[in-house]
Amino acid sequence: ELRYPDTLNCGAELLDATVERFGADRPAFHCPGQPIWNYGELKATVDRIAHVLTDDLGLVPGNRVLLRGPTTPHLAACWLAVMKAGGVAVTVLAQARAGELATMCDIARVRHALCDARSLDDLVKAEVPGLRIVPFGGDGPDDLLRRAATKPPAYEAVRTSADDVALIAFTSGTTGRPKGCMHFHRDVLAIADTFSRHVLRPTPEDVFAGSPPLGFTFGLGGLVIFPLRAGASTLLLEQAGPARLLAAVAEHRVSVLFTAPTAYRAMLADPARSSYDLTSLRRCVSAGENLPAATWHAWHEATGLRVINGIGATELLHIFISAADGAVRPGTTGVPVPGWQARVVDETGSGLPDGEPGLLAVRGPVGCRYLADPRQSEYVRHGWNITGDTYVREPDGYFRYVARADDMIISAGYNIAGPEVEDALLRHPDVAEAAVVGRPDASRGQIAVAYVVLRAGARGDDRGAAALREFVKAELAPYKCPREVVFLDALPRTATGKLQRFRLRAPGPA
Ligand code: 3SK
Repeated sequence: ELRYPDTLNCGAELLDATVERFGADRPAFHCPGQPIWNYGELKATVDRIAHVLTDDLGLVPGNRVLLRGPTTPHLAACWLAVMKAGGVAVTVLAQARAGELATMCDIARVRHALCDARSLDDLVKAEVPGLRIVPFGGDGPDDLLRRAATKPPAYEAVRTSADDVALIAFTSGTTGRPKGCMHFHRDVLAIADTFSRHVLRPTPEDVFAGSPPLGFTFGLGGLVIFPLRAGASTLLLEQAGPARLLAAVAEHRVSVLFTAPTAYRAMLADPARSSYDLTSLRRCVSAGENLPAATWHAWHEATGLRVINGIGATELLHIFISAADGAVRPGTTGVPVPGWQARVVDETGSGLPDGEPGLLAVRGPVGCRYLADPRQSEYVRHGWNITGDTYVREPDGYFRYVARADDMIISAGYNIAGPEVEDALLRHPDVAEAAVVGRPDASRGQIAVAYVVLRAGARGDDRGAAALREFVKAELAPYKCPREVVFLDALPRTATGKLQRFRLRAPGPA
């Protein structure tokens, strides 16, 4: 069982305690085109930013601070500074558009935003009442880093309690309205002290890298929390597509890689792959969507490495079922991470026999706490977190993924709520009806396909489809844009008018 002191600040634990344990001279952050940041430099930057937050911006413990920008050392430093100052970091994906940002700021009652100067447009457009936006990395007179440079390089972390909220991470619901998941200071350390400590087992010599952004807890854990807890270093990449990852692994001697199955498949298919030296890799983590056995075997054959599959959730912060090394069984997700329990249950919460598919139920050191959202009681039932995935527990105790139990489309590791995309499509003047469902896809796991009924006189051809896709991209983060638009005369419905999604999911819809 994990035990933490009542007074606990995860920022101080990840940074100050690590500096004390391993020394200030060890590398912390690598970033292409920049000198390496060592732990001493990182701590000074974080502490200076924390001074700006409290001394200049009037941040008091518990205030919510939106963090927005591409994956950079300064974004990570801002996150640590918010932790040390006792604020609550509200992490969002860099692709979030104005309307989405406005909703999240409203739900989380965000007071301040620290925003990469290159990502200001949509945040400004969101017109959040009372929001103080402070850019960083630009050349304005009020730039956060310019202010920070005038501050002392030491800051004593606020004495937060282990159960104070440290971050709010957003996840899309099937209804499309995002849910803010609150996590405590102790939760941040718990994911490092369970999955990372027992499955990854990092050393201070490790160099972490990967594709998930810091606005996704998969990335925040894998690229900031885990390396810092271990005194290791991390390569922070703004562009982390599969080709870039391959080059970065070779160039920076990356040893621990975090990405999604789609990226493993794309790296395998990259004709330049064999020209890169990937021998520094010792850990390859896959999560965000199901890892098929074929992808596992192909990566193993190409690199000799046994991918560590895992299932995580924003609600539970990080990975709770996984396996490494000789314990890996390709085609399964693995077994509960030490500290976690898992079972397969029916709709009433009763346990199902091994081999029978049902709802995955888990519990452990981190729990789901939606911010003011009635869907809390759907996710947490009888003390168990019901993740929305259908799983089978094999007789040997391994958990095998079957499908999503709800309408969420998981495409290349991104969660896309069909109804949210439908809402966007329905805002287009040509669209009479829309239904968005997931279709299995060899490369991305699933793709979002939009079935659209047009208004009379509108173009039901390729140009019409392209126009609708452009429209959605302007309304929502581009990863939510349907990859295919199919025009129908009518959507399949029951006699009472309910949409029959299952008929759209099957190939060749009526
Ligand atoms: O949502 C997920 O799939 C996930 C996976 C790993 C770690 C964290 C998350 C949210």
